[in-house]
Amino acid sequence: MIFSKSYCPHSTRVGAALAGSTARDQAATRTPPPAGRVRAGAPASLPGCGSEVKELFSSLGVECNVLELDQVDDGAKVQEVLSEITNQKTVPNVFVNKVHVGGCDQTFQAYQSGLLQKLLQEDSAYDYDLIIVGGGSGGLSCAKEAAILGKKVMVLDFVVPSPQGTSWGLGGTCVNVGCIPKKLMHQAALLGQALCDSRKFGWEYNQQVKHNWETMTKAIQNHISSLNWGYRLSLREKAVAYVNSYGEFVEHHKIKATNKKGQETYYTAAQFVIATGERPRYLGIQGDKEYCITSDDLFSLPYCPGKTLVVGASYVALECAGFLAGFGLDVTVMVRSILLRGFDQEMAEKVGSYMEQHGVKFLRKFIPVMIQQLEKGSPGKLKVLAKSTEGTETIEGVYNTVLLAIGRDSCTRKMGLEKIGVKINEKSGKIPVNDVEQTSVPYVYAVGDVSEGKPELTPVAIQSGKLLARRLFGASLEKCDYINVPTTVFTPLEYGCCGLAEEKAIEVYKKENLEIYHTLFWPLEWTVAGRDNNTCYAKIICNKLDHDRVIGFHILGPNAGEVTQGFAAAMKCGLTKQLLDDTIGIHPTCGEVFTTLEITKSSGLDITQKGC
Ligand code: FAD
Ligand code: NA7
Repeated sequence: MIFSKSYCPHSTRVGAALAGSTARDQAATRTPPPAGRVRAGAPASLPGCGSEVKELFSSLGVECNVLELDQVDDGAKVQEVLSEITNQKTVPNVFVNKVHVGGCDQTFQAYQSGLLQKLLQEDSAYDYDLIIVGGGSGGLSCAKEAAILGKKVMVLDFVVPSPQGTSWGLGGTCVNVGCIPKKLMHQAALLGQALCDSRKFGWEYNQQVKHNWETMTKAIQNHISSLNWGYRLSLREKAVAYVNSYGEFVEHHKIKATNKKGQETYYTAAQFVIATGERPRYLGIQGDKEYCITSDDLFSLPYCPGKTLVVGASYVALECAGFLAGFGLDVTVMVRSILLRGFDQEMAEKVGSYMEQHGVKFLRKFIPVMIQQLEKGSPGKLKVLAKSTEGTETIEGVYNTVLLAIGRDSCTRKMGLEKIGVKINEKSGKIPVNDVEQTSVPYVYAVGDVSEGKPELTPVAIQSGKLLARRLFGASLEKCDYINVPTTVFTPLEYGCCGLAEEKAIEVYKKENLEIYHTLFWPLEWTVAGRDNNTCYAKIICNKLDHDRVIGFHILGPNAGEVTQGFAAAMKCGLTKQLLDDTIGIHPTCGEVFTTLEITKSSGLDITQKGC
């Protein structure tokens, strides 16, 4: 309920006030006006703090009861009573669900702190306090946290089958078709390498060593099924309603859930979180959707893919190419421009050159233009016609499988966002959010891969979902920190990094203000095994203007993810070169190399290693 005046300049201290309430006030629990004598009036249209407040509520999708005190006979009396009970003489004077919020400033402060949203939602006019669309990393973490905080929560999760017909269970991309199967397949490939190394360490065995795709895939899929089940169980334990249906907004605060049989059910909620993630992109050329697979299909492919062409050169492409080659398959990567766009390019080239030395072929500066089926089968045979990005040259190749890893599209275009006014970036499909993950519609939030400008990583989605729930329903004001998010590319030689790529650091801080320390190194485990010396590489980028603060951390070597995680924590604590020098290493490990970095890149000194 808003007590206001149709003319309400900021400075007014007139005795009259006006009143309003939420849509829920109108629908069910109509707030009794304090004086018992006021009545709802038309919303004011003149500028002033009263209209700002009304606009705020309207943007929140909340209808208000507004009483314009200068338009009612007993306005002065109402103002008097209001002043007595609220100790506020000015208008607007806002009540939400019988709770006095205050004037314009207090209302906006309450909105900024989230209190207003909490008050608005303390009403049973909706089926749920929170509906989350998307049961992946971000959605599930938000749902569980909100339920722990005592809220009534629903998760809608639905997997639209891939063009090849692949679909999966609860948990989203990471669990089913992302991090988990990818890392397990990477591990399977590393074990093949370990088998080769083991002979050097004295292991003798006679059996022919070969890899069985079906055995591996079955074991990985079994593990994933157990995770799917675990997620369902944990939602049930926390009393989160899980509905295996596709969510589409139909009007403010209302969503349509369509299950795989086409049955439609409608649910309402005070607040919504969009966590619908992304799905692989297709080329849009003849034969791509009919014959190509993507990472959505690869991890549960019922047969070995055989000779494979991987299209794309970002981390999903290189990781898949890496483990497929590790199983002994003939693998080619078709690169449109550069490797690992967005990552440090020196490191990216080293990742690629290691892969090349270990059997992966690279076709640079080509893009496919047509895919033709030559033979059906499991796998069949496909002819790929490609053209140069630099000239008119065309090439042809025959492969058993073509794996597209050319990027992912946000799942935001078919969920009725336009019906409730949630803005998306029309080009990328991503949802712009503010620093509290709020979309252009204040009661709708977005976390995870759909949110614009955020690292597309599972731990990021989890953290932002969890903190969002705590801000909405707990007493927390903590925001998700998207700076210095570490990550690792699980290529045959792993690449871990945190902070800025060298190019980005130069762009931001200028070359003369940076000191870069680096070295090649030879992991002890590789020495006896006779594996490549002077291949693993460590690099830190320091800001000379800020105590040689480490602003970029890069490692190419075994277990790079494990190494990077600890240094990422150190960077959060403000790691400097001096602190690294003061740290005593753990010998013999790969990580210790960062405690003994001496050679600067600018010195141009030799960084090759002669031993360990
Ligand atoms: P998702 O996990 O994608 O979940 C979204 C869910 O919403 C899905 O289940 C989807 O089907 C569902 N959905 C979509 N639309 C609707 C709708 N309208 N109604 C109902 N449900 C809907 N990250 C890492 O941190 N480390 C890695 O090693 C890593 N490896 C990866 C490897 C691959 C091959 C891929 C593809 C990704 C990888 N990622 C990795 C990225 C990681 O998987 C994502 O960042 C993460 O899953 C994003 O979580 P999310 O909650 O935003 O979305
Ligand atoms: P990215 O990071 O978007 O990279 C896409 C890659 O595919 C990149 O190398 C592109 O080359 C290449 N690409 C894009 N379009 C084409 C076409 N039409 N033809 C050939 N090559 C193309 O995608 P990923 O799938 O690796 O990862 C996306 C997210 O998934 C990631 O952030 C994680 O969250 C998981 P370019 O450099 O643009 O020339």
